[in-house]
Amino acid sequence: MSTFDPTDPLALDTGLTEEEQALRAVVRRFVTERALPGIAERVEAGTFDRAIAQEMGELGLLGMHLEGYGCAGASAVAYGIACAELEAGDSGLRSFCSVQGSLAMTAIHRFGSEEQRQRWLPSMAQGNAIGCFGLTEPDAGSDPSALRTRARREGDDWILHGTKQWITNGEIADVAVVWAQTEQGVRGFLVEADAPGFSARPVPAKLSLRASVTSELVLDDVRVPDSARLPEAKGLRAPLACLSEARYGIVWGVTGAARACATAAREHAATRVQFGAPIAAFQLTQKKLVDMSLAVAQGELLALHLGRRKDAEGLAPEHVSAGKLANCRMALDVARTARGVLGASGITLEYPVMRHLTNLESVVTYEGTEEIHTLALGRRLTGHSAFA
Ligand code: TGC
Ligand code: FAD
Repeated sequence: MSTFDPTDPLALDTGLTEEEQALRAVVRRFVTERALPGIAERVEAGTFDRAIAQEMGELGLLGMHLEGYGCAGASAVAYGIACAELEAGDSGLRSFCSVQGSLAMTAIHRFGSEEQRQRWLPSMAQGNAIGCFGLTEPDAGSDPSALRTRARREGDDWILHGTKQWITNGEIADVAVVWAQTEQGVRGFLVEADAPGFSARPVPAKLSLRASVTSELVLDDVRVPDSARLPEAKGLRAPLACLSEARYGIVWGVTGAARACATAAREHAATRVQFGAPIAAFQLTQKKLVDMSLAVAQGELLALHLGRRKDAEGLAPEHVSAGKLANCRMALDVARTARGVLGASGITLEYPVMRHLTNLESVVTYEGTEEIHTLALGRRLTGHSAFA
C-alpha cells in the first residue's frame, strides 16, 4: 500500500527521477549551509553576497539549461528544481540566477555572435563575470515598446543614450545587455561596465528583495562598436523570448518560497501553546495549514507539468504566463497566511516568512505583473487585446 507523506501530500517525489532528487538535495544543502547563514544580516544591511554567486557557478547553476560554452545543458525540469530550492532560501538568490542565466546569458547564447558567446558565456557560467538585463526604463515598465533609450549609428560605432530602471545585478555587472531603439527597431547591445558614459547606482530605500542588487543604469552617450550589437536580436521579440525563460524559472521558484513559508508556519503551530494547547490543534489553524500545504503542492504540480512539457516540446508564451500568474498568486496567499499563523513573530527577520512575503511583492511585479499576464491570457481566450 502506498504511504502518505504529509510534507508531500500529492506524492510528487514519485514524479522526479533519482537524478532530479539528487540535484534537489545538492542545491538544498547549498542553500541551507551556505546561503541562508547570515541572510537576516544581509537583508538588514541591504547587501548581496558576491561570493555566493561564484559558488552557484561552481555548482553549475548559472545558465544551467544552456548547451555548450561551459554550461551544464540541463533539462528544463532540472533548472526549475534548482530555482525552487534557491527561492526557498531567498528570492534574491533565484533572481540572481534568473538574470544571469535566463536573461543575460540566454540573450547572448540565442542572439549573440560566436565571438560574443566565446567571450562571455564560459566566465558567466562560472560566476566570474556577472551580467544584467536592461529592458525596463522609468517610463517603460509593463509596456517595453515605449522604451526611449536610443542607439544611433556613427560610422562603425553605435552611441547609446538613455536610462534603465530597476535592473537586477546592475551595479555588480561586468556586462549589461541593453535594449535600445534604433532606426530599424529594438536592438540589443552588450555594454561593458567600464565603458565611458556608463554608470550604475542603487535603487534607494527598497523594502523588498533587500539581499539582491537593484540598480538604475545611466547610458550617457556610450560608444560601442557594431561588434557589441547582438546580431540575431531583431525587434522586441528578442527580449520577450528571454523573459519567457526567466518567467519559467519563477513558476518553479515561488513554489520554494511558498514551501518555506508553509513549513515555518507548521513548525511554529506545533510548538506555540495558547489556551492550553498547541495552536496546531485548533480547527482554524489546521484549515490554514492544510490549505497552504495543498496550494504549495498544486503549484509544484503545475511547475512540474510545465517543465515536462517544456522538455518534451516547448511552451507557448501563454503557458508561461499561466504558470507565473497562478504560482505567484499562490505563493503570496501562502506567505500571507503563514505570516498570520506566526502571530507577532511573523513580522520579524527571525522567521523567513515576512522576508519571503516582501520579496514576493517584487516577484509578482517583475517579469510581467499579474495584470499583464492576465491580459496576455485574456487576449488569447477572447481574441480581444485589452492592453490599451
Ligand atoms: P506582442 O505583440 O505580444 O509581441 C511582440 C513580438 O514579440 C513576440 N513575442 C514573443 N516571442 C518570443 N517569446 C515570447 N515570450 C514572446 N512574447 C511575444 C510576438 O510574437 C511578436 O513578434 P512579431 O514578430 O509578431 O513582432 O507584444 P505587445 O507589444 O502586445 O506586448 C506584450 C506584453 C505586454 C505582454 C509585453 O510587452 C510584456 O510582456 N510586458 C511586460 C514587461 C516585462 O515583463 N518586463 C520584464 C523586464 S525584465 C525583469 O523584470 C527582470 S526581473 C528578473 C529578476 O530579478 O528575477
Ligand atoms: P507599471 O508598468 O507602471 O505598472 C503599474 C501598475 O499598472 C501595475 O499594477 C500594472 O500591472 C498596471 N498596469 C500596467 N499596464 C496595465 C494595463 N494595460 N492594464 C491594467 N493594468 C496595467 N526590469 C528589467 O528590465 N531588468 C531587471 O533586471 C529588472 N529587475 C527588477 C527587480 C525588481 C526588484 C523589481 C521590482 C523590478 C525589476 N524590473 C526589471 C522591472 C520590472 O520588470 C517592472 O517593474 C515591471 O515590468 C512593471 O513595470 P513598472 O514597475 O514600471 O509598473
